[in-house]
Amino acid sequence: MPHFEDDQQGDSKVLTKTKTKTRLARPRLYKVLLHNDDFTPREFVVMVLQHVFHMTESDASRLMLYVHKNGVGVVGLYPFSVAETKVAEVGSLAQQAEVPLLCTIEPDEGDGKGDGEGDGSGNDDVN
Ligand code: TYC
Repeated sequence: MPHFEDDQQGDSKVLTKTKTKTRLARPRLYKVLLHNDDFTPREFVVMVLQHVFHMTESDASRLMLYVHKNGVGVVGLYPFSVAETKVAEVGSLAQQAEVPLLCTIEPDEGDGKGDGEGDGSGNDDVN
């Protein structure tokens, strides 16, 4: 906010301006991972991906096959509270259907450390 200061030498005034830059920290993102198992039916995995992650049937089928072949895959990147909710929804559907489908959360280390926090060592969680 601009404000006037008396220069103490008469009537002249000095205008000083304070610049305030607001930098918002980017929210940290978390990977939601889907894990393979030998028991959950493929169609059930596809249904869960469509229902919980709003994927199309073809994207869901592709990801399900990727996880089936590779053991684990990233479903998406979300702020923590969203990731946590999605993992809980998958867990709840799996429990109801009595299948061992597993979905977990992991911090996204590839976010360029651009959140303005930490020292860039990548060890900010280690105390
Ligand atoms: N491997 C399972 C099967 O052959 C299918 C499956 C795919 C299960 C992905 C879990 O995250 C998963 N029925």
